[in-house]
Amino acid sequence: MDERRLVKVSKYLSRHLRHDPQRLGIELDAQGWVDVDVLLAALERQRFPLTRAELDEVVERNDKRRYVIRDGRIRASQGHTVDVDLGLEPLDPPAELFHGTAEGFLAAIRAEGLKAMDRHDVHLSPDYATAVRVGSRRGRPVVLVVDAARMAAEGHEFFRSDNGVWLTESVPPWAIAFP
Ligand code: HQG
Repeated sequence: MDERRLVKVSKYLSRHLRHDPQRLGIELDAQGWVDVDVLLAALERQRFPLTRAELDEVVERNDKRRYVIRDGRIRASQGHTVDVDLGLEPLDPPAELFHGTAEGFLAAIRAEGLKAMDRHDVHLSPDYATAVRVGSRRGRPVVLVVDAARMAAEGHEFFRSDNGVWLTESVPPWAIAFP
């Protein structure tokens, strides 16, 4: 499969496995899973046909490993706006985590910290370079350094998605180092 189709299929999956399963006429279970066969049949109905081998290829080659197939079912590893409980166990975070954002949000973030906005959690990157990429989606990136160790010591819970994104409910201003 060429790169363009890979990205197109991934975006189509993201839309339906994270945000709008109804549009495809599928239901996600409480943890966000749907049977692969049910998904493939729904894609067929929507005239977006995909073979099982192609789906496996998208899951395998996706740049951020956004999807997981397990026991005949598929889900997005993070990034949902629909109500799902990923069932992740809280985990000790590394001392520092990174958040890529854009200049225009800084005043609000200084005042109220990082919020989950439309998603379930604030998304944090394990390394600086990834945070630069995340921030670049919105223009010139700004990288904030989050004192995860101190947050954990103060009782904030951290989770790591199957694809290595760190998740937490919110980040207070005192835990953020601004550039
Ligand atoms: C900002 C992509 C104002 C926050 C990425 C961000 C990531 C605030 C935006 C994943 C704020 C929300 C998530 C506050 C946070 N006031 N703005 N208090 N708190 N913000 O897309 O982290 O390709 O929901 O900085 O790579 O940008 O979809 O979050 O700019 O991993 O797999 O509000 O999505 O991955 O935007 O991105 P998002 P995000 P995928």
